[in-house]
Amino acid sequence: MTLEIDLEKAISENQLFLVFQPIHCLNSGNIDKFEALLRWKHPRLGMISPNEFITIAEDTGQINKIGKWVLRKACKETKKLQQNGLNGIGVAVNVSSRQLESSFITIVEEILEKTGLEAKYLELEITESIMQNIDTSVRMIQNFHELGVKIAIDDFGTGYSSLFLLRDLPIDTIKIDKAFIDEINDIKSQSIVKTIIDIGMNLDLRVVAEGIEHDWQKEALNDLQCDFGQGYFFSKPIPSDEIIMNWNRVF
Ligand code: G
Ligand code: G
Ligand code: MN
Ligand code: NA
Repeated sequence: MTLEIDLEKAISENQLFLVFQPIHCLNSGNIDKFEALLRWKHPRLGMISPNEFITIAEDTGQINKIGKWVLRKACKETKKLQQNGLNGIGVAVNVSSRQLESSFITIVEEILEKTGLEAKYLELEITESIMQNIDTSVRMIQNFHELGVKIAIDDFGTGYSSLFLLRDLPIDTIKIDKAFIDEINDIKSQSIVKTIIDIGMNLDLRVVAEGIEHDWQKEALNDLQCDFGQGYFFSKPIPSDEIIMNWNRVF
């Protein structure tokens, strides 16, 4: 597979970069944190979606090296954002299941120390499917909490046994999948979203709505008292340089 071979060089040849999408507090409008999203500019093929190459990297094991690079870069750039006026801003980083197999916690600890980002500003986004082994997941999350790092369930609602996960895992954040937000005007989707938000409130979890593209979606979520949201309505994912430029221009 040629992409696999090309991916091998992607880090050393500076073809990978991160973009950041703001996660807003829906009530105040303030940015709470950014989600870091990986991009690959292939020298011949142009931009390749992580949907495509993350899967390859997971199969080949390259994800460990790439994931480490993503984490280091995300923490470093977030620290820089904080130093450029975005005080108290946090970052959410997507993590693949394979990364969790090895000594991931040690890697996270090391990177936080080296980049100087305080642990409380880091959240790791993990999908439901990863957490099927409850005992292992509980222990892992406890370890991250001891470090001060937060854990979010990504794409919530698309996996199975979602409610078991909520009952058994000490997570911090639920991210409601875009599929539900797309259809928030539909009566069924709306009651599902409302229920997730209510559960989040009762369990003292933060709830983030993903993929908000329109004003009416934001309004609907506000009415349901959803805490946080992200999506093209607020901003596409953009390079951190651009965030700093915009920030200094607006304020
Ligand atoms: O940003 P975009 O829509 O292209 O992302 C597509 C998918 O790739 C999403 O599921 C997203 O979670 C995933 N993704 C983006 N960046 C990373 C990353 O750094 N690590 C992992 N594991 N997944 C990522
Ligand atoms: O799986 P995960 O939730 O990490 O993936 C987030 C993906 O959603 C990223 O690929 C990001 O680029 C994309 N995204 C973020 N906001 C929007 C949006 O408003 N609309 C669409 N279509 N995609 C979005
Ligand atoms: Mn995510
Ligand atoms: Na998601």
